Amino acid sequence: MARHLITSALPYINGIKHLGNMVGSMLPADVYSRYLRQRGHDVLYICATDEHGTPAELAAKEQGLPVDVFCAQAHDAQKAVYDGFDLAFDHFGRSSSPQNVEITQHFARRLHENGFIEERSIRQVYSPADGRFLPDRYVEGTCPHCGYDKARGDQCENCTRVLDPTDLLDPRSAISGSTDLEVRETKHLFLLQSKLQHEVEEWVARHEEEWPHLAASIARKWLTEGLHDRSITRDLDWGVPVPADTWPELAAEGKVFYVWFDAPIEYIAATKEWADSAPDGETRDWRSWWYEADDTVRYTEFMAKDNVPFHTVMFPATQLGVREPWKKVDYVKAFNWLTYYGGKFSTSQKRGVFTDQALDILPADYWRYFLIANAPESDDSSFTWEHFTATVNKDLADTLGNFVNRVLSFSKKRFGEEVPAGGEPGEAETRLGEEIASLLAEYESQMEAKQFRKAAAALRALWSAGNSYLEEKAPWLEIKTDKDGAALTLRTAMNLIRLYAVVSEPFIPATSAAMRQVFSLADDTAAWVSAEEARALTSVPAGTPFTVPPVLFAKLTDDDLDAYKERFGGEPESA
Ligand code: B3M
Ligand code: ZN
Repeated sequence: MARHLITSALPYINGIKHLGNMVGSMLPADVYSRYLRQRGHDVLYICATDEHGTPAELAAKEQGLPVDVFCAQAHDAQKAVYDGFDLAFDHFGRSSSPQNVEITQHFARRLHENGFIEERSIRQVYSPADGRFLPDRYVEGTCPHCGYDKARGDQCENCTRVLDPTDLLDPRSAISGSTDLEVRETKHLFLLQSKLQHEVEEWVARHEEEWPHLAASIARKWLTEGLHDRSITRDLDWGVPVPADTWPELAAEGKVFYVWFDAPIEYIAATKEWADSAPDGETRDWRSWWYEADDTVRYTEFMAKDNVPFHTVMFPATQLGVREPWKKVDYVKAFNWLTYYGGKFSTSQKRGVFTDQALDILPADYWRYFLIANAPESDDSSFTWEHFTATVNKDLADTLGNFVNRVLSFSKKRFGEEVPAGGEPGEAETRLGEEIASLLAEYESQMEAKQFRKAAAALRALWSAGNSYLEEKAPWLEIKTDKDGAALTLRTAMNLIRLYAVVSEPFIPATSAAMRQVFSLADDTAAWVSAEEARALTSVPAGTPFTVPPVLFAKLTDDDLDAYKERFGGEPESA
């Protein structure tokens, strides 16, 4: 069995994320992790808050809190939302951890010993009004590539290009708004990525064939443009300090590493946090996942497309330059954008639906299913309340929820609170079994291929097959002439419910647990359903006690739809 190391891009600490962030990283990573665990694999799913850099300092400032206090609170707030979404991380760490300081400094020292770090004097934006250098997001202005007028000094949100603050046209301070900016000399560490270009190219060439097109094409584009040496330190108060043993002068000036230098290293450090936080009596070996990891470790990363260059090119360059056997990514699952009515979801501009608001409205499973079924996999996809409510009503309330309740209520009414006995499976059951087995195989292969929309479609088809069977057999009519036949139909349908409970878990874990509790089975430990079981549909035998659960998914009304649109706005930003 493979050991699966899974990470999703580390959410910035600066605020609660919107649904677009969720669907492009953490949620699919969780669905995939859950699936692999159910299939018996050894899975380690690691995530963390990305706490350093200008976004953290700016958000803390806005709230009038010291940045460490802000980060501790914001970490807990994000973690609470992710718990609400039922994200089953093995560890959700913090990039400001001592473990990350230790490993980041180690990486820097090794890169230096290997000749990949150089000290250079550079010209940086300085704001006399603010009395400080303005790195990254502390400067805003117009993107020189696409003309977007709210581009930040580190990256243009509109065209995704990575920028340097001095690239911006009409720059202004993000702190004071001052346009009275000057450029001053200061010393920084540079990572000599240009020296690693060749090695990174070779490494990408060995992997890109297996990567999805989106990830491979972005990596290629970056390599073609050429890897430039990049400054990896900043003049900030908050960050991983430059180690004084190696760079005493810069350390004395209080320089810290750039957030994108330490953030990917936190994938490793968070694994160490996980190990260090093991309960008494349990030993957790973080190194076996990351250092000299053998071929059984398979590493999959999940992220939105703007993060791809950092994960396919820059972080691998860092790892290669360290000259130590650190595990590198095997598969990069990248996502396009989820839009809000065709416009941008934006944390900074507070547009769209935020993850905490989503949970205020409806339980996690509604969102989990909808988002994954419409994940922006091969293209951008648009969130609209009309689409959301229609999908919930059709797929979750009707196709799945109503099936479950109808079957169980009817059986209880006519046969009592045990799975009814009687009847012998016939031609309809054989056909159904074949169909279910083949849809299950389809579902499994799409999950293995990390094709989440297609996996959701296969799951929906499994639910639909139950409805078609029920319509065809019509036990409510059957019972009038053939009681045994009706019992067989209901028993078979109950076996479908049990199968749905098991295989729907990656998408809708809470509902799956509720469906599982319907039946009091002597042995309820099955993690998955085999092809034979899917074909036979007899795992839940006659005589098994059951209960009728409360309605699994509420139907959303036109009033609900109007209320959502009213609260969140149903139109994109100015068209
Ligand atoms: N925090 C950017 C983002 O949230 C960044 C990802 C870090 S992954 C190491 O989109
Ligand atoms: Zn741009």
